[in-house]
Amino acid sequence: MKGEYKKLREKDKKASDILVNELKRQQSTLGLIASENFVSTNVLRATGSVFTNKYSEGYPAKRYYGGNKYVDEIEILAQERAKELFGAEHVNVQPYSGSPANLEVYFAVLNHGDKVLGMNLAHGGHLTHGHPINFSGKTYKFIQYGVDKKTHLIDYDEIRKLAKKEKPKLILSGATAYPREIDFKIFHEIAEEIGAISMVDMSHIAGLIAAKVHPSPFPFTDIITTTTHKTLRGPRGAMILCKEKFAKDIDRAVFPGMQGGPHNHTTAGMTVAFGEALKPEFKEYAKQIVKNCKTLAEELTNRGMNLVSGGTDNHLILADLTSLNISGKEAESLLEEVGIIVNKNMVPYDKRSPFDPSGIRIGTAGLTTRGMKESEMKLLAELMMKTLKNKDSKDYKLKVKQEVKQLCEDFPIYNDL
Ligand code: DSN
Repeated sequence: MKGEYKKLREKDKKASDILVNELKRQQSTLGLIASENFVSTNVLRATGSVFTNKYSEGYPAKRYYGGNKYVDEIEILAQERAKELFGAEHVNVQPYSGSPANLEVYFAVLNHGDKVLGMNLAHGGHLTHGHPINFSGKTYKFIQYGVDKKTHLIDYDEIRKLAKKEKPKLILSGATAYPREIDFKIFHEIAEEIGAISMVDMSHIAGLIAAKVHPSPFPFTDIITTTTHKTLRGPRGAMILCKEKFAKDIDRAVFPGMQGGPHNHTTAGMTVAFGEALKPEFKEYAKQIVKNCKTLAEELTNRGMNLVSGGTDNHLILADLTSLNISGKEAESLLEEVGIIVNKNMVPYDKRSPFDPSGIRIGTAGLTTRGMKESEMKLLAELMMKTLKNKDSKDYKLKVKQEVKQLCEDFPIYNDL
């Protein structure tokens, strides 16, 4: 342990040990969770800053507490950078995370019981896109769409038919486990045809959109939500971007509608992360995420892994492990044993349960941050398949573990902490 956590250790060894253990875990494993990333030390600094001390209900120049000169400055800078990054008319950077952001949009533009079209979680959507056990599904009448049974792609003609039949007030697109490009333009056109509001949850691919590596839902989409901690590589938080005509309703829904004081330390972290994302290097980074993902997909396929939709266009891969005779849960834990971190995931039309589904989800944003490129993806595919195909061999596990350790040492993170 270097300087950063020494002072904490002197005062609180128990908490410090846990914190340092997590740091070491992140440094010594290959993190492939598609919704995670590694922020820069500067983003960590801003997120762990004195802004955590301040209450600031309201918006810049309209606060309910004194002492907000610098909170206003940081929030305005976050807003300006977010708008520049995405070409948005209005942004609210206060949502605590992605789920509240989505609920705040519904609260802003829907009434209880209104109809919404959203993607089924089991096909790659999200809990807040209308799952029956979620507040969204309980409060509004969600009609869920999925992917085509054969191609595993979104069928835009089917969605158009569904929209015309059901006439929802809002059409939501965006996903957490869809490996292909999403045509937000068609979604918006369908919404326009039936007089609905178009909404995109771009959380997973926000970094790719900012870098113009994935087609943008701007400027045509009415309302867009995103978390800031996935491919965008910022702190754990979220924002809502929208056309000016929705600005007042969105702002009111966030505060005082749903939330109290904004997390100003998160806003500070976002500001720094957006500054990084505006730099040319970020474009190169985002391009490399996709190159790495495509290479990993190809190499896994060559070694016998079956990928949903046959490949990827973005930062994630969804693998169906049925033909390898292994479940998602078993694969997740076997891979974790050797230091490769993925999550079990449902695949479309899965016959198994969400607790032990047929697939795993694999993302390349984090390892790309560590500097890995195509050749490391080839090695990674080999290590993953060796682990899954030789699940009873201790020798294999030991060998793979050593290779994972070496890769982590060759591509270090947070050496300055
Ligand atoms: N938990 C996030 C993900 O993994 O995609 C979505 O909220």
